[in-house]
Amino acid sequence: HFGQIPRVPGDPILGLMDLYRADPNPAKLDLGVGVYKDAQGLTPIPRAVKLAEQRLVDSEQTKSYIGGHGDAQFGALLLRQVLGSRAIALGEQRAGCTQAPGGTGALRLAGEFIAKCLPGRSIWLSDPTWPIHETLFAAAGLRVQHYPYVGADNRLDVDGMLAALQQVPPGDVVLLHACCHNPTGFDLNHDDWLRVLDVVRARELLPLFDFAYQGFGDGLEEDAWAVRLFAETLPEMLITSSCSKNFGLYRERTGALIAVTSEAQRLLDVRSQLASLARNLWSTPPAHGAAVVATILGDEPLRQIWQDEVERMRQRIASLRQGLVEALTPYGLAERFAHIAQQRGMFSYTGLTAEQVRRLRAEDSVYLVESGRANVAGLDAERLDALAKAIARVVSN
Ligand code: PLP
Ligand code: TYF
Repeated sequence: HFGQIPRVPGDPILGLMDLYRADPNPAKLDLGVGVYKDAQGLTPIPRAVKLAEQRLVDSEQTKSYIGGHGDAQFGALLLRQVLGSRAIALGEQRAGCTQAPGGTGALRLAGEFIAKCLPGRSIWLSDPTWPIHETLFAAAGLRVQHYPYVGADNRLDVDGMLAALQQVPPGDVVLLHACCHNPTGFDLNHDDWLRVLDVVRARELLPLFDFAYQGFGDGLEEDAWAVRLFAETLPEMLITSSCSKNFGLYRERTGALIAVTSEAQRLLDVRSQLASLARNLWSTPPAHGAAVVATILGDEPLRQIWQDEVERMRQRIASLRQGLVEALTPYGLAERFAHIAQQRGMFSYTGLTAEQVRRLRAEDSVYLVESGRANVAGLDAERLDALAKAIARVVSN
């Protein structure tokens, strides 16, 4: 049976976590895997989540299965969180939410849906993108293609992106990072988004927004700007939403696939397919994380506590970005690394080479992904000078 099975390498990003754990250096710094960390270097459970969980322990009546689309209250509240409470598509019953195990589950469901219901369509990913996008859509049977996004000069290439999208065959699917691009941290501005919208509309492409970091860029509402613009302009689109980061629910596997259709009747057809596809993947989704999110979003005081917590996480990241550039200034590197303060979300493509990343790890116990991606949330505000010194050393020789 199992004698001929080749071994495959593990996930390089998650592998960094093991390397970091095994490093005895007390001054080690983990800028690898994309989880939020506070000033103590911990990934805490938000207070709003704890309070919601306490309520659920007392009020939950059953652990029987939830339906194929998941927790209906979660779905209704998440739709408002993502599309806005005044969204036209919601008023016209043209938007639906199917709960999935995390943003990853939602992406896989989207991939299966495209493969089955829109056969022959390629999916176009930014170059670079989150590595799991590459393997996940291929595993779902889709042809994966790329549009330029950030070039070798470590700058956003909007013109290259638009020129490539102009050549995409009508009907194909374009994956767009709604905000806080992973891995680069480079986001489109409002003008850029309007230009992308024009091409997507003119070429009749189907947008699939990956929305994994709502609240980590410019704010919960601000980060939804592009998603809402597209939803108000285009008849049809897909969105995957993850509650892993902004609710701190990583291991509870909480997310959803949102479908917007041109008519209410079509939504019912699409949702019948999504429930059928989900049945073959995970049957029904895990309930706990969605119940927590529904409890928080459905209760004004809890929602306020949560919004404040997301805002504090966002501000910590923004101030670390600023702080690192300031720490690099005495080394004459402020200009070279100015992009760190302009990027958004947890990640920064620093521009450090794989060789420089390896040196930082070997000589300073600083862990980045070899692409040069740093998780800014992993920085320690008290030790930015030491890090700047190490960076200055590896870039100078
Ligand atoms: N999409 C992107 C861009 C991500 O960075 C992540 C991160 O983990 C995900 C999706 C999936 O998140 P989840 O943990 O909810 O599956
Ligand atoms: O990019 C990251 O670091 C996060 C976390 O297989 C992650 O998105 C990384 C790899 C992976 C799953 C999640």
